[in-house]
Amino acid sequence: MPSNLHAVAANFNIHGDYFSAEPHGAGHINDTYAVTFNQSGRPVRYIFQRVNRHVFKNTSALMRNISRVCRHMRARLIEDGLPDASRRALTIVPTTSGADWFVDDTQNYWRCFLFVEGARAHEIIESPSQAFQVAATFGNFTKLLEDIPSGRLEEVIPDFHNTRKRFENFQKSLAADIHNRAKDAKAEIDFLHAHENDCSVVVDAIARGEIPERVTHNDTKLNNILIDDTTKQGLCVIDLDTSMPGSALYDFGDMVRTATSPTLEDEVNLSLVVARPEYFNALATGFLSSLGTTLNKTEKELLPFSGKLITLEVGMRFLTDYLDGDVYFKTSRTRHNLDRCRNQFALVASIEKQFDAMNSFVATL
Ligand code: ADP
Ligand code: GN1
Ligand code: MG
Repeated sequence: MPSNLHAVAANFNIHGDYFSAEPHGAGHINDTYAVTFNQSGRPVRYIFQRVNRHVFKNTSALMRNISRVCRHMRARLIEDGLPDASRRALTIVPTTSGADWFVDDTQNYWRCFLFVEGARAHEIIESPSQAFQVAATFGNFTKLLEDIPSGRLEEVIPDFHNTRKRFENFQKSLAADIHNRAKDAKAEIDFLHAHENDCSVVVDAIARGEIPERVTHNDTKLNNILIDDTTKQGLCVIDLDTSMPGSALYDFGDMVRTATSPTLEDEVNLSLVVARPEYFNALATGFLSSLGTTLNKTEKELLPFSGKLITLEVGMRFLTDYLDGDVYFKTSRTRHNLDRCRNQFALVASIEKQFDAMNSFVATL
């Protein structure tokens, strides 16, 4: 727990007395804490986050995007007559001087959100109906943000899903091999080389104008959405750091990556890692329930491919980080990134086995 959390919290416009704090969630990037305040006898929780400076260099742009997304989501939800807007869209708690974030004396950036109660982020998907909810809710995120005012969102991390560039970065890390780790990952390196051509498919289709730019989330892993504990419905899209211009395929692909396998992404028993068809079908049905009339023919046709692509891309990023010495993703054991990479490539292989069936199913929708 950071020793200055209590002092940091004093800079936010929160009533009552600081009571307690604990680490919260299982994200790979930021440091997240649930902080409880005593508000005249009632405990009220807030989410505090220390933003990862290494990953996010332009925090102002990031927070400007998040603020615009939160405000627009809230306005649209209220317009649509939905109750509980503060549980369905993140709410930024401003600092005492009215800013969206606070810089501490070690130059760390902090922000605070209302804690969404009565809902949870899940690490492993529980049922096809939950998969439907996840995909419908992430799809609705793009739908609601179609008319966000004040122009394009800022590109917080350029080329975030440019799989071709990710491949080139992998090649550079492999050539440098600064920790002499490539020898541990021969099979994974070969697997990636055999899939090199896949890396250009979506990038090229975007360049040809076949896939339109949309406001997308770009990190739609299962634990970046809160599911209502009572209604079991998809409630609130969180982790808005990478909300920016992108392709709907990135969002669908990351859901296939994180919501079709019965395992965590670092499961080492690879025989358990499979993309289950009933979960894929539920994701596709859910996504198209929100975006069916929005997506064009190419986007729809590439939905199954996007699952394979984003799983390959994230596996490649884990491998690259392993070669680089674990500098990007949080790790909790040696070879953690290599284990994650192996898991993701096993999932790619499982998707490939079922690719025809996935394409046939999407064609029926
Ligand atoms: P990271 O970028 O590190 O993944 P997230 O923004 O996803 O950070 O937050 C980490 C975890 O904290 C989430 O998976 C979720 O469990 C929890 N969380 C984040 N924001 C909220 C919120 N406003 N209310 C409740 N839980 C939250
Ligand atoms: C990171 O922040 P988190 O844990 O939701 C990463 C994603 C990866 C994911 C892999 C900003 O997501 O791109 O797909 O880990 N986020 C960033 O689990 O790089
Ligand atoms: Mg997250």
